[in-house]
Amino acid sequence: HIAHKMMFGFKLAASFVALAAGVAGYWPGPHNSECGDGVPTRCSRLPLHLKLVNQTYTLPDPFHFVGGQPVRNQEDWACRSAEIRELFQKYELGYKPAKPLVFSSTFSNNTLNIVAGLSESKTINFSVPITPAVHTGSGLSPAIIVYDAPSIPIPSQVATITLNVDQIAQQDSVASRGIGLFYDLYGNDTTTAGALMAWAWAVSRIVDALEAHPEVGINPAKLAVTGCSRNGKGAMVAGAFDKRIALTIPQESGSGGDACWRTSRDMLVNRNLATQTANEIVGENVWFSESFNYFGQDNYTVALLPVDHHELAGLVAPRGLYSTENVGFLWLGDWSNLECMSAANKIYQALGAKDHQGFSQDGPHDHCSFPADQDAEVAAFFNRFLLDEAVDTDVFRTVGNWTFDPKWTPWTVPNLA
Ligand code: MCU
Repeated sequence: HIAHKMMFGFKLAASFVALAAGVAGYWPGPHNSECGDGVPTRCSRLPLHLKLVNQTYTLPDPFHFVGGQPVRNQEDWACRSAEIRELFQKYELGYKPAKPLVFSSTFSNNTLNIVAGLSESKTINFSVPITPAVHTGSGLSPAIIVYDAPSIPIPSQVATITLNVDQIAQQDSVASRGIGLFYDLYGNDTTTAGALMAWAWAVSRIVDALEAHPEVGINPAKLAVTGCSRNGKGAMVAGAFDKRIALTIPQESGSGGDACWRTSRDMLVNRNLATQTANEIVGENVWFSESFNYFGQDNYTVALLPVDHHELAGLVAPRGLYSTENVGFLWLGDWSNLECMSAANKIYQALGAKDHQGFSQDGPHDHCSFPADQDAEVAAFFNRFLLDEAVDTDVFRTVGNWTFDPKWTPWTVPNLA
């Protein structure tokens, strides 16, 4: 607590120094201090009034700060990725609250019960059932946090933790905004978080609880998260906003997940391919923050968004990320997925971790049914990132007849490794 106070004091002092130096308009927060993802104090802050730049046919450059300075090394990337997290929270997803002051958990009958509160009299509780690993060696087993129900093959050495996402934040329609336990706690008028961020908050609380309960038998350093479709969008956000997640597996997440808003917009506007854009999505459901409505008001304003989803995937880097797509549904983003995840891979490349990100576009097949030819791929990611096996995870493929168009990424990829 004292350290926190001191840090706050330091930040305050630092911002006065900045003001005195004539750098007006910089703010000391808010930011997310989640598990090492907090903004290092040496990083400069976002300008209070960021000038949004119109960028329609290129994706925002992950390797330059909003102020124009280049990202040259790991330290710079720590600051730039904190800036990207801030931008996503401010403009698209809403803010993820840190671990609340009142927090406790218990474990019984294969269920983890979590109590989170802002004060002793204002708490919520939710429970997550755990299916233990079938083949446990000695010691703790890895686990995967599954949104609602698994639709990928999970190795028998991996436990399954199920999160009922609707209970945390409902996702029926735009009328769902503010409904669910997360909003009971944080107030549906005061929190900016959309459903994807509310679920990500719940994932972080599950990790907190696992860290506190070794008797559950799960190794909190070997956790994955997955979900399909809308829940796949959520899995990507959870992985991007908690560095404790070792492996992120968004399945057929489409627009709002693997797809970049700009590349999906290009599909619809210029190629007349019916796909889901920001404009459609903000009118369909409450996955994003209300701040994102501005960017989805038509099929043009999204060009002002200072980030795009190659950077959301890039926030997972260099941790494991394996995403699947399905060409059976143009709606998912189709070639937009490939464009966007190829752009994301440049961030993995910069960090010297090219093959920590896998992308596999298969189909056509039923939405959220896992095709057999992806079995070995997903198994490799589990083996490498949860089971510590030295296996090859070099997976980047599409059955579609399209290739990545480098016009989207006119930026130079630095060596940050
Ligand atoms: C691909 O994920 C979503 C899609 O974004 C929505 O527009 C649609 O209504 O639902 C999909 C989904 O979650 O399917 C299960």
